Amino acid sequence: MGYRIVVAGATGNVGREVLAILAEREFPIDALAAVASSRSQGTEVEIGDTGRTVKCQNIDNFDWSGWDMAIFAIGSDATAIHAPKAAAAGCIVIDNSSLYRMDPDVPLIVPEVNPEAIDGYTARNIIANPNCSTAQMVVALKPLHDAATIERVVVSTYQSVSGAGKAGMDELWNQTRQIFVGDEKDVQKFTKQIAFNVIPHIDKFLDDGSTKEEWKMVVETKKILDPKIKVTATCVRVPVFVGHSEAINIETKDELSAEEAQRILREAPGVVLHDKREDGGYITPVECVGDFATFVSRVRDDPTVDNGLNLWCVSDNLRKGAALNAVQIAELLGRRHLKKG
Ligand code: 2RA
Repeated sequence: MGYRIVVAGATGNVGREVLAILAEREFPIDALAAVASSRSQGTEVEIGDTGRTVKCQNIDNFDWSGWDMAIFAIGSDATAIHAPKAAAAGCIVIDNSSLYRMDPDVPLIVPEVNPEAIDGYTARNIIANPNCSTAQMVVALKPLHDAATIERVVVSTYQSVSGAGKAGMDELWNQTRQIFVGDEKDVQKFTKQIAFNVIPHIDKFLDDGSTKEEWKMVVETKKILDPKIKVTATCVRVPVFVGHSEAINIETKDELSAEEAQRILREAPGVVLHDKREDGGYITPVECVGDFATFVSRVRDDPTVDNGLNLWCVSDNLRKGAALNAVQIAELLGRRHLKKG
């Protein structure tokens, strides 16, 4: 016996990944509905590479009653309209948008890190999925925090254009072509040219000079991992299609050598340690695409502070950063609260 599950935003980058991952992980499904805006009504969406498709229904008049759970991959504005309706009808919402992440009545879950927090979903029937850059970082940091208590994190991100949706990917593709053929460059989705460039700006600016993407990394890490951890972030968009990278510096309360950190990370759930101190002995974004893991490389001591470590962390932002984490939440919900069969 399986679940009755809805994928909202099924035609987008993340929605399509959700459908593929549900199939790849053989999530037990009795009924599957794909919903999207009225523009996509009737569109056949492929379910990964199974050869099967599902026809999109209009989210505006979808009847949420009788569905166990819905994975939402639509923007915050549409989520604000539809998630409360689904939740009120008894369909548990797993939401990818940032709308509910910091709501104290909504658990923000990374299954490898804080699975027990999911029990709080009953307050609103909504569970939040973190921002992509936070998700992969906390997977890598959790086992090190358990071992030596992380006190401070300094992170710089190298985020792919797929984090900005299909329009971001199209802009990188088009600008690259325009530069090669000498056409005028089209700059629309990003604030500056992204092809052959990097942009130190993701999401809107806040009053203190940081960006909302940077703020998300700070507050979400505290909510998921530990409110006492100090985090400072610089988030940068890079001309990579898929796969976010992060250079992370941590300071721990207790001593933790690079060798010990490597040993811990080798065993950690969701982490693949690939750390050979030689040419090519590390993972880059193109190698992580389509994978479930958070890859960690370049683990080394930082001798400029007491108990400092540096590491490099790479993951498929459409998977662990969004669709995979959402499906893992659905699996966790099934195991802890909605047992079938
Ligand atoms: C980005 N963090 O990469 C966003 C996507 N959630 O733009």
